[in-house]
Amino acid sequence: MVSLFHIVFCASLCVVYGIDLTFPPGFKFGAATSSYQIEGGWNASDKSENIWDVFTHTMSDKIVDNSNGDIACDSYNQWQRDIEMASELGLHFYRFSLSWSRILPSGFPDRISEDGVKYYNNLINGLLAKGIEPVITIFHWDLPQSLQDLGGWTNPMIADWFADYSKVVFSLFGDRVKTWITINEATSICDVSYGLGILAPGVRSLEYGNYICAKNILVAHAKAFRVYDREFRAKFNGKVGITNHFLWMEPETEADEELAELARELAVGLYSHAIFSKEGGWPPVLEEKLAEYSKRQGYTRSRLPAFTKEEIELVRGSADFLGFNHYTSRTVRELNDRKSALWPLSGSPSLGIRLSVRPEWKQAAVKWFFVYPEGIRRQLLWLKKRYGDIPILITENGYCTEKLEIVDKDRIDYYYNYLEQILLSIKEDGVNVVGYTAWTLMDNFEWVSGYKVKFGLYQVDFTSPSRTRTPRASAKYYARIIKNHSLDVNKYEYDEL
Ligand code: GBH
Repeated sequence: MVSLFHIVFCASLCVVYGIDLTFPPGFKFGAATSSYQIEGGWNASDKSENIWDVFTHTMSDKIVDNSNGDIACDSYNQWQRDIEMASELGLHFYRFSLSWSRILPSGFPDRISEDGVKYYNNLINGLLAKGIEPVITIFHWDLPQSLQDLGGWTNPMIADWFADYSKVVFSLFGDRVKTWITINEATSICDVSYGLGILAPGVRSLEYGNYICAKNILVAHAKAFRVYDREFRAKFNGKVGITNHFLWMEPETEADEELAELARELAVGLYSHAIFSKEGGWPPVLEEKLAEYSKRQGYTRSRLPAFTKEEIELVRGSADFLGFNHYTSRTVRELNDRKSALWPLSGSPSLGIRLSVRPEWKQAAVKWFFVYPEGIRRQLLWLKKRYGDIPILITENGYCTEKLEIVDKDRIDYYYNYLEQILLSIKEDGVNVVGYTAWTLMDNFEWVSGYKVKFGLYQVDFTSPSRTRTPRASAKYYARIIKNHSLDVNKYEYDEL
């Protein structure tokens, strides 16, 4: 038995005596962006409006600096510079997303935009020419407005619309793209967009919208996966996964462990269990508690929509890998004042869960972000215990500041501390982490935080017409890590200080 004492003891000793800071052979490094956050070209050619175009144009007061992604980093025109940056960093892969309404202006496959496809072909071919693997996220939040008008992620038909769109992009790019992520962060879409109503389309439907959305996302993902399996896998031999967001839940005291486990099921299990567990379907404890609670409130059925037997089978096992986004952690205790500070999950108050943070966790430049490096290791171990040895690709991790600064020591420290925990997770806990992706290649439109908050390895000058990109110290640091395949490199080079 490996006791907690043993783990803590080893972890600190290993660090003192220097654990082996090299990454396993074959471990890959990348950086990520998403279409709406960088592309601009919001009305270029025959692209139609998506929900972020409409949200920022009609409800600009929801964005802290009233900004939008009309031009953003102008990557629609500056894509060659983006490839050059990926190459300067020495990335093994670049993760970017496709704009649904740029490729399919009606939202449906009746008409494929030539210019939209050309843009992505240029990017894919340019990356490959530099030896960088393109990793595509099919959907990163910018739903065509035409589909939102039909209910978006609350209409069960979206599972077929998404599968049709996926089929189009598999057939267009699958000869060259071997790693596919269907959907980015169901929790942000469901809890934050359709529950709390913070992100576009701003539907506030606490405890209906989020659960309906959760089910539809899982089925949509699975249908796209099965399309790849049936029609493309033999020919293209790629991999298809989903990226979830993992907010680690730490019990406030030992007595809160059971509640923390419930919070993990709500934050993580709700979007992962159906795909990655042996039995499939909803996490049993959630299914039970939500049924009970709905009944007590006088509903005739649970707020959590049931899966049919066929749906359980369709979704179960529908991933070749798990995409893992992680930034921060929360503490959990019982909620008794009906208020749950700090980015509650849509459903957490009714399950009696109060989320908070420890006072010693340093806050980053946004209200939801507190630094707790051990959280990433605990979350990874929890996933291994829960779902077994699935290959995990870390698809996002990174740090934000408000300051415009080239020498970004805090960001460097964040990357070092989180990567160290990832190494421990691989080497001490035996978690199957296959790669790491820094969020983000460059400063970009940070959703409701606009351009105020910066996550970039490269700084972007949003006042210059070509959106000039300049590497920060963290970019050079990340390049050294990649080049040496090790964390055992200088954190700061003399000439940067
Ligand atoms: C990721 O989400 C996204 O995938 C990426 O596009 C984004 O740029 C990056 O993180 C950095 O934020 O307004 O207080 O209710 C991370 C998860 C979910 C965190 C939504 C912020 C809203 C918090 N995010 N959440 S709040």
